[in-house]
Amino acid sequence: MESVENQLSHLDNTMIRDKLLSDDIFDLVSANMLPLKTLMAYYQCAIMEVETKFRVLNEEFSLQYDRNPIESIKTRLKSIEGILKKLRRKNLPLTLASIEQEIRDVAGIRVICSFKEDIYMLANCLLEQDDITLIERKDYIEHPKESGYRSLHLIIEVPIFLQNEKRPMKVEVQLRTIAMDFWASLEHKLRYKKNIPAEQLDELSRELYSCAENIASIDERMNGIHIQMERTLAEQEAENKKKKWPLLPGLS
Ligand code: 0O2
Repeated sequence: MESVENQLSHLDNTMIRDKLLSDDIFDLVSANMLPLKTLMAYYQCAIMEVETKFRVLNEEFSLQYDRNPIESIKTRLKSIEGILKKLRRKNLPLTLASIEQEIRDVAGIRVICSFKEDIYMLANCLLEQDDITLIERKDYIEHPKESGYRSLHLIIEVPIFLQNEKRPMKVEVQLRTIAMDFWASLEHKLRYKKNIPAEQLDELSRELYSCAENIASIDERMNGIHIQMERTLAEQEAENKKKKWPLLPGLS
């Protein structure tokens, strides 16, 4: 004869299955799935808007100054699992409204530049656009994190234009140099590796911090060389123009 425990467990399973697979639950899931998928699609559109803005700026610079300030652009839409975990960690209600109001990095765009000055130049160009609203600016280049992390973070709002609606969407923009990006990728890997013993973790974190300092100093020197080169080239160009088109007597 089947034990009482087995019978109870069987009963439990049947009850759970009946409840989970009931029409009511199906209705509840599908009723919430569509609005969530729609919201995620809106975030994807916002990413496209901001990415295009950066690509346009890059193109303009390429035409005007014969150089590309942007090395590469990476975009990512936070996974639904990641969003739910963040809501739970922050003790926020599991609602679409709380995702929109409280989670500001559902849409993420990372802009990688060669030189530090380009980071600030691109950020300013973006923020001057009249459809962009700055929500928050965190300068982890001027004020690096304890880990050594450096990047310029902007939380912005950008409108997306739908069939019958103009909808402002939040996007997190991270701007950093190639070297800062290289560092952040390795440090991110270290943070998410669970099996590294605490002692080794401390040692590697210290080593990474020291690399971050070296990287910052190299970035600074490279930026200096770049500025000097640009200045000399601009002066030479001005000289050449003067030689080709001498000013008429009386004009200065
Ligand atoms: P992922 O996988 O990149 O998305 P928040 O937690 O976002 O509400 P917080 O902590 O103030 O608020 O955000 P912050 O500090 O502006 O930075 C958030 C993101 O910046 C992180 O996202 C990382 O991408 C990056 N970041 C911040 N600090 C560090 C760091 O010390 N090391 C590295 N490698 N990256 C960092 P997520 O959600 O942590 O990860």
